[in-house]
Formats: sequence, structure tokens, C-alpha cells
Amino acid sequence: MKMTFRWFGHGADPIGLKEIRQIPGMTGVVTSLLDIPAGDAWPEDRIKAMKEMVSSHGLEVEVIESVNIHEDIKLGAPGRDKKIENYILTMERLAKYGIKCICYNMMPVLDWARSHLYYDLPDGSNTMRYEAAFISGLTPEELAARYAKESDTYEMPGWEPERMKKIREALAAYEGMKEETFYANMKYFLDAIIPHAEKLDIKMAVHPDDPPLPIFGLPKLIISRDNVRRYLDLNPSKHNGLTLCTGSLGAKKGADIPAMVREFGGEGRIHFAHVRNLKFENDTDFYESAHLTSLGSLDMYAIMKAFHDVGFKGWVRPDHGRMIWDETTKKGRPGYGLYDRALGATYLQGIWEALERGAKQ
Ligand SMILES: [Mn+2]
Repeated sequence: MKMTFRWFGHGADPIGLKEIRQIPGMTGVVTSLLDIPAGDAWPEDRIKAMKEMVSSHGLEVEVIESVNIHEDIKLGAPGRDKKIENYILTMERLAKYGIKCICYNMMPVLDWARSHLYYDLPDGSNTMRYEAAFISGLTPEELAARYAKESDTYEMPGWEPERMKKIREALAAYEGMKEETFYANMKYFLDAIIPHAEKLDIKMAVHPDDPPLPIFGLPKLIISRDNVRRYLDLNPSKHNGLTLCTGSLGAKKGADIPAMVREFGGEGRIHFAHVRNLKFENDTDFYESAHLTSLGSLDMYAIMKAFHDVGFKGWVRPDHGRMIWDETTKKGRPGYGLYDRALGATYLQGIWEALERGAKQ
């Protein structure tokens, strides 16, 4: 595996590349150009500048998270062909600058959702939390307003104010949409882009829905082993793969993450992994705990062992962390502070070292 760290980009992330480079074992960052609207082609000069900046700090950038999918593509709306064309242009330009993997998601309208961005834990740290009843008591506008207030300096990806103004319209577009239609739209997109991904050798890695629970009546599709299977089967190319996010798939109680790693990883379909833990409070509610197995509900050793057993060679990043040691919004976006993620990265590498050494004995 290759250990990486999510970085939101110059001017968009208070954590610097200099700090990221000092995390033990860190090989590179996973980044994006957040200001470019979904559906537009990424300008080559922007990609070049981003790549040069990261390289000048001794770090690689091989994974982009995310190149977002325009709603027209998910909805199968008339404008989709132009957006797909732009997506392919972006892929070509990214390949030119050494990008090998693109993470994206197919979640309708919303990128992700939490009820609380700063939930206080007994040790004085705070973390993101999902409380189903709390969210179902809010309108989408109220939740968006809550994020805007709590996240203070930053626009939350997927929750940008401009986008939220149109949220009713966006939600209404999905009303009555059948699951089959959604899958057909995804297949249309995959069949168009995957031949280019093969030619450019860019591994496409879909991120599951986060959380895998219903919100505002929107369809939830990539939430379990069976849905992932169905999505990967839409186009059997190995370049149509998965970002295995333990915290997203694992937020459905009873999900067997190690089994998914063995199944999809064994087929060479996992290209990128988000590895984090979470702690269930009941069947649906959870908070994002520190990475250690002992502090959450997921067995991190079993997950890493499954990756090791299938010979995983892709990129891994620690995922959300708590805000600790007086980190505030000035020092990191919610879930994306420096310290707890750095601790997570070293913890995961410790497990990996033990697995490597154990296998040789
Ligand atoms: Mn994730």
C-alpha cells in the first residue's frame, strides 16, 4: 500500500504541504481543484500548477479526490453528453500530469451528511457525528445553514451555498426515479469513460454513499456489498473500480468490511482505500472515533489483514479524524485536522509493518 493524505489545495486547506511531508511514511497527497464546477473541464494550467506545487514539497499526487459528477449525468438529463465529454478531457489532462486514480461518487445531490460537525467527546476532543433522528427533524436548508455556521471559514464540499439555493429543485429532480434508471444512467457514464480510462491507465474508483442511510428521501445506491457488486458489474473492466471507504460502508451495522476487501480486492477492483473507524451508539447513530480498533466498532486489524492478504498495492489514506490538541476551524476542516489523521496514518502503517514481518516469518 501507499500511504497518502487528503489535502484540499492551496488556499483551501489551512494544513500545509510542509506539515504533511513531515508525517512519517507519507508519500503523497490526494487532492482536487475544488473551485471548478462539476461538469466543466479542468484547465491544464491549473493541473500543472497544482502538480508542481505538490512536487516542490517532495510529495506525489497520483490520486484525485474528487472529479465530481454533474447531476445531469446521474439524472440522465439531456446535457449529459457534453458533461461526459468534459469529464474525458479532464481525465486526459490529469493523465498527462501523472494522475493514476480518480475517486468520485454517485451520490444524488449531496456529497455526504452528518448531523454534527463538532461533537464533544469526553476526552475534550470533538468529532463528526451522525444522528438519524436529528437529521430527519431538519429541512435540507436548515442542515445546510447549520453547516455554513459551524464550518465557519470553509465551504463544505457538496454543501456550497450556491448549490444549496437550488436544493429543492435538485431534490425534486430525483422524485419518482427508479433504481433501474439510476443504474442505467451510471452504466451510460461508465461505458463512455472506461475505454478512455483504460487507454490513459487511470483507475476510476467510485466512493460509496456516505452515510449509507436514507436522507431527505433521496435514493441511496452504493451502500452495501450487493450494490458495489452491481455497480462494478455495470462495466467489467478493472479500470472500473472502488474506493473502499471503511467508514462509509461500515456505517451500516453488520457490514462485513474484511469480506468486501477480500472479494473486491481479490479481483483487483479496489484502487484506493479510506481507512477509518467509527463508534456505533445504537443501530443507526455513530460518531467518528480515533482509528484504533479498541476505540471504535470496526476491527482495523482484520481490515488491514484483508488488504494485506489480497496483496493490495493501491493508495490508502487515513480518513476523518477528531479535532485534538486545540485544533479549531482555523486549523482544519471538520474531520480534516492534522494531528488525529497523522496518528491514524502511523497506526495503520504499524499494523502493516507487523503484517509484512509476520508474513515473512
Ligand atoms: Mn471516505
